[in-house]
Amino acid sequence: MTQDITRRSFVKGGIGAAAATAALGGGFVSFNSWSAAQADEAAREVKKAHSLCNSCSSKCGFTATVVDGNVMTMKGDEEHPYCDGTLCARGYGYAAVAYSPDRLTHPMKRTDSGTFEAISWDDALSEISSKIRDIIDTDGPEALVLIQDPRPSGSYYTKRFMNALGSPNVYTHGVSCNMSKVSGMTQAIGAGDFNSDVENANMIMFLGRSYADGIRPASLHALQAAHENGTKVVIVDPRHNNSCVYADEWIPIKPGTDLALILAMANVLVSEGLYDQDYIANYTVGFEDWASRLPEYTPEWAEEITGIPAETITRLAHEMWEAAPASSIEQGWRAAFGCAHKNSGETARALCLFNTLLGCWGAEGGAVFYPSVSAGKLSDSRFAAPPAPSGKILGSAQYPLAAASMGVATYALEQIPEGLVKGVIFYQSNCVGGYSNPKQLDEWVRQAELSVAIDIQMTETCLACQYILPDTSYLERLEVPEFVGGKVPVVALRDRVLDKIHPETKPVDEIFCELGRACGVGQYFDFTIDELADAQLKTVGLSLEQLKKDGIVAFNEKTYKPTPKTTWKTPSEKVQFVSEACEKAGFTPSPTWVEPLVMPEDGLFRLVGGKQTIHTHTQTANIAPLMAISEKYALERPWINAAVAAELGIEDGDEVEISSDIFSGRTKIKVTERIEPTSIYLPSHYGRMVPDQHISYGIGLSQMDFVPFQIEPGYGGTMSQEVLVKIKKVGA
Ligand SMILES: Nc1nc2c(c(=O)[nH]1)N[C@H]1C(S)=C(S)[C@@H](COP(=O)(O)OP(=O)(O)OC[C@H]3O[C@@H](n4cnc5c(=O)[nH]c(N)nc54)[C@H](O)[C@@H]3O)O[C@H]1N2
Ligand SMILES: Nc1nc2c(c(=O)[nH]1)N[C@H]1C(S)=C(S)[C@@H](COP(=O)(O)OP(=O)(O)OC[C@H]3O[C@@H](n4cnc5c(=O)[nH]c(N)nc54)[C@H](O)[C@@H]3O)O[C@H]1N2
Ligand code: SF4
Ligand SMILES: [Mo]
Repeated sequence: MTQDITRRSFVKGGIGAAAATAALGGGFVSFNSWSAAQADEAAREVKKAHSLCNSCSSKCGFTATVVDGNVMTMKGDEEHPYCDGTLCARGYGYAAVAYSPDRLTHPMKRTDSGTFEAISWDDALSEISSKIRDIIDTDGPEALVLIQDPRPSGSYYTKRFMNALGSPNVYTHGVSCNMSKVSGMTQAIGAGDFNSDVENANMIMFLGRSYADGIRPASLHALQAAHENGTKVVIVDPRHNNSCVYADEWIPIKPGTDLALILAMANVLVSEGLYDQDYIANYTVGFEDWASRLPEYTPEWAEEITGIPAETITRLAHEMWEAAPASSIEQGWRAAFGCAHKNSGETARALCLFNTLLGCWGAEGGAVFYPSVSAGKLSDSRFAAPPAPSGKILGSAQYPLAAASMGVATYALEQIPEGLVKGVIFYQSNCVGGYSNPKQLDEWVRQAELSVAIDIQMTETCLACQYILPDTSYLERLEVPEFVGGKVPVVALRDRVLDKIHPETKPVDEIFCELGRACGVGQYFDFTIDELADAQLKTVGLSLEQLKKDGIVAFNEKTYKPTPKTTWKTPSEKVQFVSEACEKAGFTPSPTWVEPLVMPEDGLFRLVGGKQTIHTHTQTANIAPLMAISEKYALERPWINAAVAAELGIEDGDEVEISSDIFSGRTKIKVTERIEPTSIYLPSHYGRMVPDQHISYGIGLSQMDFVPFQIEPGYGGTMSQEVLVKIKKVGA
């Protein structure tokens, strides 16, 4: 299929662009309004309010200054463990979303002709709830599915709503993010996350994860500090990513082969007896099994697969050992093994076991676990949780290693044509646009008896649904307090910064409370968000009033102190070199080589994704100040290796056609030495094809269009990089 770029608005007159522009008379605060406000000091109404950025999962805390109802400045919280005093560029730029002329402003319903018409909240709630009740009556609550991007209120209310109806089927975006990483690590160490103590390390190795591109400000600050402290930083990535500014070495690798690198480095250390023997004897199980499987994974074997010279692999293994215990392989997040390849889960498992050889768990400069605090049990019976649904989340039998807290959302959607799933609700999720092949997901969602998207702008997911409910933007609502783990754990608040901009939008808490009442489970929603937030804060000795004033409160008494980690939440309470669950799911008891699904050869390339500092997933391409930067620097262009381009007669800036078996699209290309020869890199944030997104429409290509619908065996990830593409110059 070739991209169809005929533009057709799906929103019938009045709603969206025109209405929003009229209501705001402009947009994000302009220099003119700012200087007018300065000039007329006495007339200004100035307030400060605390919030959490909503541009990515980090949800950094900040304080906003609001002048005459416009956000004037935003200052990142010093105490927030992820932001360390500054927001990133997209965090600032994303605030413009509140004022976007493309905001959804009314509930909408798809008509028979495929366009959307405004309907009243009463009609929307009564039609949606009656369909929900019909589905429950005929097929049971398990036929209902909800997919969400975990945010403070979103996580609380979506789970409460679905559980009140009796359905366990609440999914996150994990399948297209870090599901395989979290699930693989859980098999080895009983936890889905750890933190490399980057600043204090002697040596740190990154497999793909790029702090300077997939930004979280505090992580980037730590990398900068490490660089200045003399930490040896090694970046293994098919691309010379932007973190390489702080690195001692860039090791280009063929994507999908990190597991081979880890196995070979482990083999070097184990065969030479270079590992923490005491730690392994006391706090691990199954080491002998792994040790007996490693000898075949020689550095020479790994060189063939990864493209990294054997002597480099041997040297890196030795250097990691010499730097131990103040060394580790960083945990990664998405592109390399979060959900990308057929071996992603096993790569994450092997990574934890390699770190175990180093004896670095809990060591200063090693791999550590920071403390966290959470709200206690609420005594007021109004907040009592609905009974836990009896069944397990749909997909857990088919993908037994997948973290149940995330769930295999794509498997659930695959069940729509099978009749197992009848109704689907999306909250703050562009699942159709970003989780897997969009054409396939769109087709399935359209077959559901009920489909609802709760969003703030028109998206690929909204277009596939029957009903669209407009949320307020994050700047216009109070949410459930957010507890964040870190060296010093904190609780932070997303408070109301702006008054509601569009009268017919509703905040997430109200939407789910009203849906709950309409569905006959109103007894679980008999409180306001202010009451809930206050009750949660009281359990840790705080109050909503205090948090509104302070914005963020640190639990200093819980400050992290380096402590060797000797107990683990695994079945054996030790680090597990062998896992019974993995064996049952068809893997070897300890991790061994798993071939990626596809490997590039004969003029074919693996298509890899990767974040850009100024964009988030699919949600920022329509933000004017952010897309202006992309356009200025032509950031939407894919990358190809310079030597390969020369062979193919492709020059920088040429128009090229990139094709996989299922999709073909055209764009201009960037020719560079910053990528290894078997990969084409496609920046992750472009190729939006929603006509009512007036800024992002039709710019660049979307990675997911090229990738067939597929699921990683056992672990449930989308295998988002298991796709080969051809490339040719247009007209050649
Ligand atoms: N700017 C920005 N920052 C973000 C986000 C965002 O959307 N934009 N989203 C946040 C979220 S939700 C996530 S999950 C994280 C993601 O954070 P990361 O995992 O750091 O993000 P990616 O950019 O997906 O991947 C990082 C690098 O992996 C490389 N890579 C691709 N395939 C492979 C491989 O097989 N092996 C190796 N070794 N490297 C490979 C890519 O070239 C890329 O440079 O970012 C978070 N921060
Ligand atoms: N093409 C592409 N696909 C990707 C990625 C990518 O970078 N590019 N990244 C992958 C990764 S790492 C992840 S974590 C997932 C993320 O997948 P998602 O969690 O679906 O994230 P987004 O694609 O950013 O879509 C978020 C949606 O939330 C909406 N939204 C924003 N603010 C609000 C709000 O206040 N209320 C409501 N109700 N909605 C709101 C946005 O308009 C958007 O439609 O995507 C994965 N898939
Ligand atoms: S990392 Fe940037 S975009 Fe993400 S929450 Fe923090 S400031 Fe916002
Ligand atoms: Mo993610």
